[in-house]
Amino acid sequence: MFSKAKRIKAILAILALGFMALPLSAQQTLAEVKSARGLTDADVLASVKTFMPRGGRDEYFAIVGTGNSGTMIVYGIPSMRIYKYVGVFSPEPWQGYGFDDESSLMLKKSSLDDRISSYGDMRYPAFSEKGGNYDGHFAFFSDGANSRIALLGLDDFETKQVLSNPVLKSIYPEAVVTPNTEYVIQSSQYPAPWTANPSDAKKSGVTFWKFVEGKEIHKSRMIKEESFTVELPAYALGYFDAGKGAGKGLIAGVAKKDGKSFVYFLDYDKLAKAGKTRVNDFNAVTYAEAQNAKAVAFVEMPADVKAVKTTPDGKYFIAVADNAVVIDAAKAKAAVNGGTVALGDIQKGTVALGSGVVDIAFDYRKNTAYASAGNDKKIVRFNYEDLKTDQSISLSFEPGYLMTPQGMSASPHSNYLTVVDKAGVYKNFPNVGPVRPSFMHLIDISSDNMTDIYTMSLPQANIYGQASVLRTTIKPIIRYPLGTNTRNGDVSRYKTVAGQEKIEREGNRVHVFGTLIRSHITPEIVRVNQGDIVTFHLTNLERAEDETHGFTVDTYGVHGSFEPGKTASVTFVADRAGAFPYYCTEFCSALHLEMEGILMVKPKGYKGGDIAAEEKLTPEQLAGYKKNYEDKLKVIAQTQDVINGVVQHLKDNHFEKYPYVKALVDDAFDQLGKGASAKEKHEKYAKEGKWKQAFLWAEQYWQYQVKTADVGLRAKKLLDEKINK
Ligand SMILES: [Cu+2]
Repeated sequence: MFSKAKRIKAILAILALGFMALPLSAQQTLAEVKSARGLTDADVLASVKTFMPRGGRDEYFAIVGTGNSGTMIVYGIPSMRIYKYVGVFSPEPWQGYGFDDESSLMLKKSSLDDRISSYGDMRYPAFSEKGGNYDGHFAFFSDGANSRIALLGLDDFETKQVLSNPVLKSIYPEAVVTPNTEYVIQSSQYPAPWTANPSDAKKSGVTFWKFVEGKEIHKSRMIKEESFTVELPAYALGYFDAGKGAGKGLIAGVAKKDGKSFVYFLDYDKLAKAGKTRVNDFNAVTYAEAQNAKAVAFVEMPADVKAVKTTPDGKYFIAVADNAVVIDAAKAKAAVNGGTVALGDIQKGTVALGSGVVDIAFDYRKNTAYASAGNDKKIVRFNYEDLKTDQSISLSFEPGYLMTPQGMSASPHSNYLTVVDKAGVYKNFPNVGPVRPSFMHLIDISSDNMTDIYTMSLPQANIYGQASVLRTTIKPIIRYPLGTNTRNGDVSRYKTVAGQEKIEREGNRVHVFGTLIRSHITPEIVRVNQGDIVTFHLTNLERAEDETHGFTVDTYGVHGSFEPGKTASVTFVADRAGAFPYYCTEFCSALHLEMEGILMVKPKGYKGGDIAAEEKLTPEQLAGYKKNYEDKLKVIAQTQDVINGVVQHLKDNHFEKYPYVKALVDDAFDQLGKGASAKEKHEKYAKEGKWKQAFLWAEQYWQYQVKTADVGLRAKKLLDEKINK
């Protein structure tokens, strides 16, 4: 990668820095920057290819399983910026995943014996498909370590369902879907007995989870009762894929035993009709029955096969070894006979790819694929119809797993190829200690002159497989309908609207129905007895974009994340006496610090009256709040003047004639209307001399005013544009 001349130049630049007096000379022009940093034209060209200008959007979304972390990474191509880590198999505190009641219940129920599995082993994802193409609705992952499968909704990039596989004890960490997402498929990795008796025979198997898409994304689920596992002999199973086109109805995968390598085929239409038995309360097809139904076949391979992948048109399955073995899908489908099939009967031919081949990926160019030859440090482009290699690129590292955007669908769509680099740290990343991130390179494959243009680091991840889709195929929402339980999409029965906040008690069970909105948590004080079981049911009332609030109770290990419109609950036993502040953990506005309250836990056996019924403020503090309140009233009056001016202007210019402007004005008054109860409260507290509460509620009223003024000004601007046009 680095030419000798460039290296020398870089070394000279570093030495020069050592002797130069600071500050460095200005770097305002491209030439100055290039010179100061020792960059070549090729470096600049590569950086321009991945640079994302302001307002620009990545062309593709990529999703990656983090391996042991049990989370999904979402990043963009070509910028290679990481957008999000999404909790899937592991609790993830930022999103409250595995912390709020709704998601912890889902995770708990997904594990054997209801224990929360706190990590996962998730690698190769699948996107949902229609006719073999990505529809952008769902993603699926398997958890190799804890025998689970997960469904994510891509409308909000959240995990919606996690199920435990009742039959398979070790899972190959890959999920695959059939071309219309009729099934989500996972296979075993290491053979194990299916029973609780360790001396029973070991078995392998493949589970077909029946998937039913509802009218709405959040009503779609894998249906356990309609799913089944097919038994296979005790082989170690590896990477597999579902057929398309001529191979539709088949899955093809890698199987190994006693040093021999096989490709296995399963015909799932035949398996669906085959006789079932029950294993661990789950539908199963025995191997004998699968053979009987002519739904399975094994093909012995001449070399060690790493993966089997379906070509985008479905015409072939390609078994990945140092020689790509191209298998005719139509012939394979016809040959599945319940026994063994000779490779010669279904093989089209082979292509020699190099040494240490790990993976292949498909391109939008006809019959074109890429192979990573690890030992050769090369990516090879080849044509699987002509059985010929084409161009190749030499790399500075040993290439591993490959991905092209939409390359696993019927419509590959890109001039980019990503390559996993397990040792990238030695090249251009600093040492961050013995445990290092995973690295991935972006290769520009738009021409015959393929170029390595970017290296990204992926922390908290052990990267193997990934998948990528056109960004515009996914249509994420901005906010939830008010009161949404985001795990099932229903309106939560704990939804609370402004003014309806309350605390309910039944014996030692306390339910707090609260709301979150800039800049207040209501209620501000909650009093319970030591040992009470307390649940905060909180609703984020915000309608603004990206106004998430968090919630924690000091030292109780409680956390939740509340995106606009979401309702979630956090439950804990208030077993420690004392006063515990609760507050918003997300920086949500300049008045974020005002989002606080206090949980008072009365000690067991406490004989006194109601503890700390009122916070004891010193006279100085009280005077401070009084002054704050009076200052705030002045600001409120000024803000009201602005609103009045805007309203007059709007009225004078007949805003009601312009529907879009009118909609904004209605929204503005809606905001102000919501503030009415805050106004009542600050006036009431001021009358009672409770200056702290008076100030906080005045602050809250002003927040509504600011929102009103903001919308009003936008309406005014729009109206002026219309009039002056
Ligand atoms: Cu907040």
